[in-house]
Amino acid sequence: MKIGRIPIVMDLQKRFRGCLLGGLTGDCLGAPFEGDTMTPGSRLVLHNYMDKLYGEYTSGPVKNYTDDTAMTKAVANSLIENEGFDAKDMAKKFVNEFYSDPGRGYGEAIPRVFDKLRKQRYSNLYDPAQQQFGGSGSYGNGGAMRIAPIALFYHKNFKKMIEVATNSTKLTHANIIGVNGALLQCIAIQQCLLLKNEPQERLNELKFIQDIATKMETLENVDSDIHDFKRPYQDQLLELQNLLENPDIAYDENVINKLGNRIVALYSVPTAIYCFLRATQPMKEIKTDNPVRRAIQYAISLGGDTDTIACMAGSLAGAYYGDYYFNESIRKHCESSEDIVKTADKLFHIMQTQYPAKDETDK
Ligand code: F2R
Ligand code: MG
Ligand code: MG
Repeated sequence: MKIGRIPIVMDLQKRFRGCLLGGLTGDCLGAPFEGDTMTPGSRLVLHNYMDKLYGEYTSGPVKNYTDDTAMTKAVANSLIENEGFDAKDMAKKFVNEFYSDPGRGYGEAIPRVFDKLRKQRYSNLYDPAQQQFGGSGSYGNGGAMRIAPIALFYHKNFKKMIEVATNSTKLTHANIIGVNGALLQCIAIQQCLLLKNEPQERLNELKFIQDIATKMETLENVDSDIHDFKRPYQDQLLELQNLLENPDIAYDENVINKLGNRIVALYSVPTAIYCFLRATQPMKEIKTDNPVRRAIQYAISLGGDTDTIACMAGSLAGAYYGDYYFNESIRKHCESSEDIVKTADKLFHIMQTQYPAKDETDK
């Protein structure tokens, strides 16, 4: 990949673009592998596929985005149009997006929520999600996969960010495990945005995990009737920390066995965070000097819910490194990348009017 000199200090607008571009790229590149079990052979195929897509643009083939990006766009557009969170409008945007373009590979159960919301004319916004799975609500990763615009828009106000992330997730995912998965991804993106890093400097990965674990501790204090453990995400973050401390044994099976690669939030959000953190350093298994590509390729190489884990890992990497590592070729190979940059810019400008630069961040 040909790149110029990396900027010394990453500006916030570039991080907004990077975050949404990272999500889109992970989704588009990961989608063809969703549900696959990866082998050494298929990882080689993946590597060549990535080389091609990041290489010279040859008029296609363009990779299409899925529900992860469709719903992220709906969240972003609702925040932009309303200059903040409006639950009814966001619910309508989810429903309208689904019915105008239903073939984007949505979760199996979520169309029932859209159907009920539409039929009851948005009169009880939170009931349909609560009724999912016999009343326990969904703990799928659909809340986490679309949370990025909320982390971007509200990153300067932690309390508000958590409140909006919770209320927007509950429109479709009422189970506490689904909600807390979205909160974890949201907090991790916020933390990437707030790091005043110089991209050449090594990120302190262990501190990153400890900081988000501390924040999760205050949020994850509710017992769950689905899982027989009380603090599932904090437990997963401990596993994640162990893996980071042992990078030589922590490539594929160990990561899949300990963190997971599934469609549910508990076994995919921590994995995405791990992929991002691990990929900040070179990896002998993935030969590229582009750390955003490395995060996305690593996430896909684990198999399972590849589009979603790569989408979340890509959002984190983009929020940390900005838009610098997305060359023209990869942008052209992913559907709607110009659009997503425009969306990121709108979100940035409206965020600035509400949270001027001189405001202190309420962590
Ligand atoms: N749906 C998919 N992939 C399937 C294959 C798609 C195929 N490639 C195609 O093109 O058609 N991917 C997308 O779904 C995931 C996000 O799902 P979301 O929005 O969370 O949906 P849902 O239906 O609420 O939950 C997903 C599954 O999780 C399990 N589950 C959730 N809560 C449960 C509960 N309380 N009890 C038992 N199971 C629960 C169920 O299996 C749900 O179907 C992303 O991967 C996105 O890319
Ligand atoms: Mg998807
Ligand atoms: Mg998926």
